[in-house]
Amino acid sequence: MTHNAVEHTTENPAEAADHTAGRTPKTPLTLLGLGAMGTALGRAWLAAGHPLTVWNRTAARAEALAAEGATVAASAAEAVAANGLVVVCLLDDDSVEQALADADLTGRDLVNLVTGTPGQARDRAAWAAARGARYLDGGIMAVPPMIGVPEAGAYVFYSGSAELFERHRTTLAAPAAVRWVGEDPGHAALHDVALLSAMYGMFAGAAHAFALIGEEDVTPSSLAPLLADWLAAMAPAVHQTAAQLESGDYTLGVVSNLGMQVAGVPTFLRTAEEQQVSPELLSPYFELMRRRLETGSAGEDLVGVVDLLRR
Ligand code: FVH
Repeated sequence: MTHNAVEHTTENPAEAADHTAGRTPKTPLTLLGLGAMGTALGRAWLAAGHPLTVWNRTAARAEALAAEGATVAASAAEAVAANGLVVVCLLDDDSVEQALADADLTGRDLVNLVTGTPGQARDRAAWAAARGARYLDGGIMAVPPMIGVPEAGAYVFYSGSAELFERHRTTLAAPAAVRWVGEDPGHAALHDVALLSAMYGMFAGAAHAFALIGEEDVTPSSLAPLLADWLAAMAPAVHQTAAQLESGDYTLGVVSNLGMQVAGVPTFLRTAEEQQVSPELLSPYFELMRRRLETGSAGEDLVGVVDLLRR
């Protein structure tokens, strides 16, 4: 395996070349974690000209980026020692704890892109501060093939210190666009998990739709474009939901009221039964609609379900 030694000089060859050519040198950084997402991020930073030091628990996974110019550190501690900016893209919060157990984080700017909960992000920020590091949390809104492809629409939520975010904004924006969502380090995770939760609701509905057509002479590939268009047409309804929640007026701009929609529920359940499809993905939502109708009014929108979910 290519195993370049970590350099501890103040200016590496890439920076020296930038200075010679009169270009602004690209910030060197360390990346821990070379899974599918980490490798895509690393490749984008290298392509943008950033000197990159990498570490991965399974060393063989670093070979591809080493061949593209990354410096491979022998340990996470060595990788952390190499640069002031350290980005973490490991599996989960536990793996961050394990990987950084022996690393000296003093004076480091730690950017954690691991998908986690808001609480984990806040705890990790306090943990980093106790170890002398500054901290930003991130939530990646992309799959690996979207990274480094500006037109793919990838972006990353960041939260934590605004000053720290601004200091590294340009570097962080190399693999994907950036969206800072506030000083609370938990807010990147909150936005990330909120959007991904809605995505799973969409996948659940699509799974039910595909199951319904299963035994009929309707192919998945004929349904798919219809589904995609319909979901895209319905998605802007979230703006109406937001306006209703903020105004407290659940009848604001209603076009398909709760009473009508609850009346339609038996049709969905009977169709599932006719098609021999379990209603288990849809039933919990229908039950919430029914409960809201008991306490709310038939003329309001579906938004009252939000109140029933909040504990
Ligand atoms: N891939 C995706 O579609 C999603 C998109 C949105 C963001 N997620 C989050 O990104 C984090 C990393 O995801 P990933 O796709 O890179 O995940 P894997 O390919 O499974 O790689 C996992 C890396 O984590 C290392 N690792 C796991 N446990 C440990 C540990 N205890 N100590 C040190 N490293 C650990 C693993 O190392 P290895 O198995 O190769 O030795 C990989 O480098 C994640 O939070 C997603 O939710 C991705």
